[in-house]
Amino acid sequence: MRRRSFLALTGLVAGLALAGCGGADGNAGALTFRNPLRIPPVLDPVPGADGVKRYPLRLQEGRTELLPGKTASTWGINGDHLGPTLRAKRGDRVAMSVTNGLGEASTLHWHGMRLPAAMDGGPHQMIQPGGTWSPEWTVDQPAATTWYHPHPHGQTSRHVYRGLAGMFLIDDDHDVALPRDYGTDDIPLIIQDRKFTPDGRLDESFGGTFGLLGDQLLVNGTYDPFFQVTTSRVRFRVLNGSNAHVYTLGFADDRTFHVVASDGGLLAKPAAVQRFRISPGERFEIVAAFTPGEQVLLKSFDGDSEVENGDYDVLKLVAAHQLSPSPELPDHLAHLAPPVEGTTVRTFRLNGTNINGQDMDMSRIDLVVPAGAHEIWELDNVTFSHNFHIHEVSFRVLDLDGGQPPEHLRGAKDTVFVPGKTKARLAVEFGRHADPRTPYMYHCHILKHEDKGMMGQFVIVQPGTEDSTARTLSTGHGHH
Ligand SMILES: [Cu+2]
Repeated sequence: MRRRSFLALTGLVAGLALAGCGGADGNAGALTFRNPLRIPPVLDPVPGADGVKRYPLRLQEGRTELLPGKTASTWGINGDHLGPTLRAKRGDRVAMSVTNGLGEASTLHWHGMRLPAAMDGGPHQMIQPGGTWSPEWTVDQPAATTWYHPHPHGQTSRHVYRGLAGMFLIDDDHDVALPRDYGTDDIPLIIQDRKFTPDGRLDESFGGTFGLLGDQLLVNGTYDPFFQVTTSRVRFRVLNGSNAHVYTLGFADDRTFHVVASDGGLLAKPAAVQRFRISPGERFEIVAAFTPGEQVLLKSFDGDSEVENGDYDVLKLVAAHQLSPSPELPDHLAHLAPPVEGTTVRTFRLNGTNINGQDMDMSRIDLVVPAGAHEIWELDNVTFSHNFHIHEVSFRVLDLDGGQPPEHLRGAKDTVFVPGKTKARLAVEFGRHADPRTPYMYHCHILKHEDKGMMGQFVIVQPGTEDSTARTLSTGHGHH
């Protein structure tokens, strides 16, 4: 009996070795790239007489053919699955009207947006079924690729996984010669892993340390996708919209391409890479060059953390036989001031799925931060892989496990991957929207961990009022 299971195990290990990947997952070689990449439509705001741009959004249930010939129950914003691309310019006054057409309460969080806490769409801004939430703010940050998704306490995994996510692009007047024709040479790529039941429905088994790690990928909700390249360079705005999966992206022929922006906007200059890693919630903009008539795969390569096992084909790029010329990649993209290293140093011990020994408590203010502060946040991850997202802020990664981050991680960010048993040091710049009674969140963006309470709350207050700020909230939502 014991010998037989040993043999079975040996056979299994040999099988895995033949499959050629560290884990059992991965779709490499299995796709035929028959579906044109879906490009999420841009939602044109309704201009008000007051100059305010209004965006009507509705969370709704739908049915979508994710796998060919099979129908899945999905959720979407203004549609059956995913949401439209929102677009605004620095200085715009924007007004969202978010109606909840679902059968349960949810929220909509503007991930990467610098705004007042009451407009943030975190777990304190619940929208009941049938209700409408109408946040309004002035966009005041550099051009960036941000996104939006629900953030209901304990339920974020399921709501995002069913399809509630979309991009929110911010433009500004800073003129830089990058491809910018949305849908032609400026392409959103929302990469999400999914697991399907045999009849093509979404498998929602979120068990396991990291929740669900799917064995199939959707890009902008498209299964088995290709994109027709018509220009000599293409800018891809890559968002990892997965619950837990981390991707190491690159091309099948290992060509060099350039990262031009991270979460918070443009890098100082293009960073040449052959691969880059992207964890849930992160965004990187890349520019890749193509030659006429070529075909090449964008892939995700096996990695050494628990959340990136397997080789995946992500998207096939099919270049036309004649390509329109694109601007040369600029040497310089943006002026980035050196990171300001504040004198307040806070440490966050990531252990299991808690932060500094505590689970999230909706009624507890963990940190009080003066408006406009610069602080050093030190992340010490003592167990398995996490990533770390801070609402509202812009941070710079000072070091990763004691070393300087690679060039493409030296720009403005709001989310960072912290592999198991590593550290990260961040220089965090906080905003100026003081509100002592409404917290912002910081949390692990592996959604199972977030749902389990790997989250804390901070408020931004008028400088000098930190000590008199109440550390408890009567939320009505009760304890986690
Ligand atoms: Cu985590």
